[in-house]
Amino acid sequence: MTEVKIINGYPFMPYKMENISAEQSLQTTRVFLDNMQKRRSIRYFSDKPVQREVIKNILSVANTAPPGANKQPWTFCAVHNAATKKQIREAAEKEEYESYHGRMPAEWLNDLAPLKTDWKKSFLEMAPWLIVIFKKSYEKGNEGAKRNNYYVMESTGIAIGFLITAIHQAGLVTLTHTPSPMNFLSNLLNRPENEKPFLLLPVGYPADDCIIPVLKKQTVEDVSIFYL
Ligand code: IYR
Repeated sequence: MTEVKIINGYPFMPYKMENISAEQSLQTTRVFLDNMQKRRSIRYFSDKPVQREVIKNILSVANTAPPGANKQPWTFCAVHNAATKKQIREAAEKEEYESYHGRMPAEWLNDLAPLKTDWKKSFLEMAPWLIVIFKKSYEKGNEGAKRNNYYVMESTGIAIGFLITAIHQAGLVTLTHTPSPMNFLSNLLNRPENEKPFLLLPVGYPADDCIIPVLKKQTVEDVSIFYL
């Protein structure tokens, strides 16, 4: 039985974690690191289906993320419907065409050259699922009263980190896609005024002929400082 105590009018309960030895921790981090180092952003998807419950489970993982003041300032739209995916692709490609043909400065296009990106976004129709993440800067209470959310960008970003990790752990692939501007997603998915599109993740399996760029990453030594 969970033993709940009331402190200043609010319920609290003891927190117990399963005991893991230092040796087990080391081993677990090694295995997890090895697995996560295999994650890559994928732009070529197969149309192989993914069960709805798998998507629900990975969204449930994202929903465990720690938000400011426990407010969960996010909405996850999981799009499977082919007609809706087509509408999203067409609207995204329209914006992306403009971006690649004048809106993005030369330096940006140059930085993207090694990734071989362009305005065409066939993955938006090919992937069996599109997860569109909306951030909520406020909640609408009774009679339209606004209830503030806190650290909305940070909280939603953390939830998406969990989501990307869960996708990879499920043996699936994704891409952090930000069609720009992306207000069209609010209209197509019929989202209320307090939700703004934040990121779009196509989710599925890689195409048989999928390729990825060979990229150099900074090492953990490059990006970390230990103060011992
Ligand atoms: N939104 C564009 C451009 C783009 C921008 C960055 I920063 C990337 O890392 C990749 C692409 C697109 O999706 O193509």
